[in-house]
Amino acid sequence: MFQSASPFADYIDATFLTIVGISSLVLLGLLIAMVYFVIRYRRSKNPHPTNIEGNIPLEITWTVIPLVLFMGMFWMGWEGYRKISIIPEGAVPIKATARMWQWTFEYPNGVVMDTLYVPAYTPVKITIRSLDVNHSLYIPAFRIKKDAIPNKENLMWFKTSKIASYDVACAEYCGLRHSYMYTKVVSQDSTDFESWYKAASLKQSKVYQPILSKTQ
Ligand SMILES: [Cu+2]
Repeated sequence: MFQSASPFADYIDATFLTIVGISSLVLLGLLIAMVYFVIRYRRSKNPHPTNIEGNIPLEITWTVIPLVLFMGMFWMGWEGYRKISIIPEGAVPIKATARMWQWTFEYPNGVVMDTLYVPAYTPVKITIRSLDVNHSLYIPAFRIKKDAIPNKENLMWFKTSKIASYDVACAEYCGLRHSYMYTKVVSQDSTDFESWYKAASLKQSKVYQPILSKTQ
């Protein structure tokens, strides 16, 4: 679960664990308080309930503590959103097109693949669109997901620091063969990536121009 494969993976995992941690502590505190009050103020000990009229310090405490916790969680979420949204200059542009039931990935010279080949250590910008219904481009190891919506382009970026391949899925149920949209993202070092790109360009009769030297 916790393999760091993109610049956001560690941050998003930390945010997730912080929120789960805070929620667990609050749950535990509430349960302990509840059990304590149930026993302490049980009917046999306290046959006549007393009405309590306000308590300013207590009210300030239970307003300020949750406010600080929630603002903290909001801030972590906002920072993560910024990391995901701000696309670095010079990222390698790739177009991802969704349709029932396949992803296709188009490179700057028109090479089209159904597996997403990317250079490692380099920012990659994906423009996502759909030809039919709503789909969603999801790369769990990178902790990113973006919807593919007809008539609208969405952007996503990532950079991976490993030579590896990871799962790509459609995360928006799009019909009977939704699961056919599983594919892979393959990250290669710059030499392997360029030689793959060159071979793919030749095979699909496209003009080859190195992607990496052009964009960096
Ligand atoms: Cu789909």
